[in-house]
Amino acid sequence: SGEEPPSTDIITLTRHVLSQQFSLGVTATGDLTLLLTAIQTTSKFIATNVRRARLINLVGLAGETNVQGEEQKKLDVLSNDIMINSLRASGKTAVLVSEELEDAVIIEDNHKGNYCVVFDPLDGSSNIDAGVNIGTIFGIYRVKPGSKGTIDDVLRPGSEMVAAGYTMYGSSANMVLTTGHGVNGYTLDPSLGEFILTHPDIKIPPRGKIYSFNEGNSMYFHEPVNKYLQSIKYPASGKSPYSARYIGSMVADVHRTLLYGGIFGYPDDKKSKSGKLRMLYEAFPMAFLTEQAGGLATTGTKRILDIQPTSIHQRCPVFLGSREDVQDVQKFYQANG
Ligand code: AHM
Ligand code: MG
Repeated sequence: SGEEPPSTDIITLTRHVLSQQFSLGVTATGDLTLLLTAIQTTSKFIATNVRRARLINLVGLAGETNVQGEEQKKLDVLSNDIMINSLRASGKTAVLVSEELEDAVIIEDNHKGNYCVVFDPLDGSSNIDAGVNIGTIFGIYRVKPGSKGTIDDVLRPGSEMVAAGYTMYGSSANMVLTTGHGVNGYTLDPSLGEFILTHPDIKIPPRGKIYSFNEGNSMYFHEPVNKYLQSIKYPASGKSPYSARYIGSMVADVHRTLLYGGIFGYPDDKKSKSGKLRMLYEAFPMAFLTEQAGGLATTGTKRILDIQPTSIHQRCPVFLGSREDVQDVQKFYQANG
């Protein structure tokens, strides 16, 4: 007896996306695959730097100088820069929107492609110093027919996205992706430098046992939210109350919700009139993934993916997760209306 030889038939992310396109019979140009390759590269770069952050002084504030007297970039600045640079260099993008940049980036003609990418390069960055999971979130639109790439190509409902996903930087780097045909999860094999299919066809359980809200904001929450929370903490006799899990890092909280079920919520409240999360590059991609995994994503009263955004950094309330859990929240909003 000895060690099993390694598999010679590994399913990488690129192979998997290509095979999905073959099986759908789409005559793909390969453009989306190349764009996703660029995104994979940025995720590998960010994963490596998140891991090294403590050692090479990337934590803390931008503008600090290291021992060599060089300016150090904060991890989120670094993550933004790598994404802008590689998305532009891919030649497949026309418009980029980043949480880190006030204005959209319109790609110049000699690099222009057909896709628009909206992203939060490093979400949950308040968690970096504590070593908690953080992530990159992205959504992809195709430019409108005839458009050369303007802000109108990204001011569109999330239902028009052609792909969305996130990479979570934790004990391993995990990319979770949808191209509109279900959701798949891939784990970075650092020795190969490839994302390998590890979580095929992720489906959210129809009902979960976990709720994930920043309940410290309860005094600001509107009545339907507080009533809902009350209902899962003090259920009808015989039923068990839900467990609370809140990391405060959307990628990590949504990742757990996709895998285990339950509900994640960041509602609007008396203080934050539209909630906190950004519609384009936080709510839309996560709503798209959730629906593709069989769950629901709502503001409480409206399907998130149906909202027409009016500005690139606009915020929106979010409740997403297991279908029945999200329906329960909706009932409290209906009862209130
Ligand atoms: P950020 O983009 O400034 O990192 O904020 C977004 C993060 C999300 O990851 C997370 O869901 C949320 O903020 C947590 O907010 P709070 O600390 O108010 O609970
Ligand atoms: Mg963010």
